[in-house]
Amino acid sequence: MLVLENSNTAQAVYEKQLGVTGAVFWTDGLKWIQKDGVNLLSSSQKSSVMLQETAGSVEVAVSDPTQLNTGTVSIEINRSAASLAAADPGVTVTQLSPNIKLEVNVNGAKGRSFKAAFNLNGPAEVIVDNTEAQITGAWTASSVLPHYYGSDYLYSNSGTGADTVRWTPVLPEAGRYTVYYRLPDGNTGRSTNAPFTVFHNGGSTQVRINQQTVPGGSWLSLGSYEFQAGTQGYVELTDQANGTYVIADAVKFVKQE
Ligand SMILES: [Ca+2]
Repeated sequence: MLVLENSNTAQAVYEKQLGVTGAVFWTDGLKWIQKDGVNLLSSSQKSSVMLQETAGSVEVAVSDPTQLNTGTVSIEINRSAASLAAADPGVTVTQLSPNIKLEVNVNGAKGRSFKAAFNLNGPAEVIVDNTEAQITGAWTASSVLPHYYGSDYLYSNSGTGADTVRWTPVLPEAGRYTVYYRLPDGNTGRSTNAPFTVFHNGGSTQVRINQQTVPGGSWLSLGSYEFQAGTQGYVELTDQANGTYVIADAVKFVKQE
């Protein structure tokens, strides 16, 4: 454990094996934490920040331990990202390069942690979890079965198609993307023909999925399709399926190189 700073304005440590930096900013006003004599991380307000760096990604979690800030905390990371992988509601990424910049709306957050993940290089990748998806009808959140993505997943009774979940990514550029879905490990109550429909350039493609499988935390492919940049494309799942339950977790779009 390396102490990066221990002053009355900030305390920060770096754990090399995990690539994790933990910092607490004690004062309002722009403050940088340095590592090896170079700026690493800054905050505009009192905050607590966890930063994890791997070869290909940066993940950051920001909270307001005072629970008193009513506006946004501006965080800057002295790293350049190729794309945003995922961000919690309340996080606005304002810049990816040359430095990563994000704004975290902590108003009313009561100390809750806000997370964002960035890809440093390689193909653009966007994850949309069920918590960010557009929900219609009766879906219930659960975290009983293992290997879901994020904080939970949704289930609905199999029905007529009135209950839907729509995952809409913000794609950074036009091109061909492979679309993946994620499910927690399955059981025999689940549908074996859950209809995922991918809406892409020039049409839509429905893929029926056996949700009784045990993915073990893997992402599973729905195929590769052409998309415009922005929010025109999406994936929709409905409850028009056999079995007792249809499950909705996360969807991921990975750009083909
Ligand atoms: Ca999820």
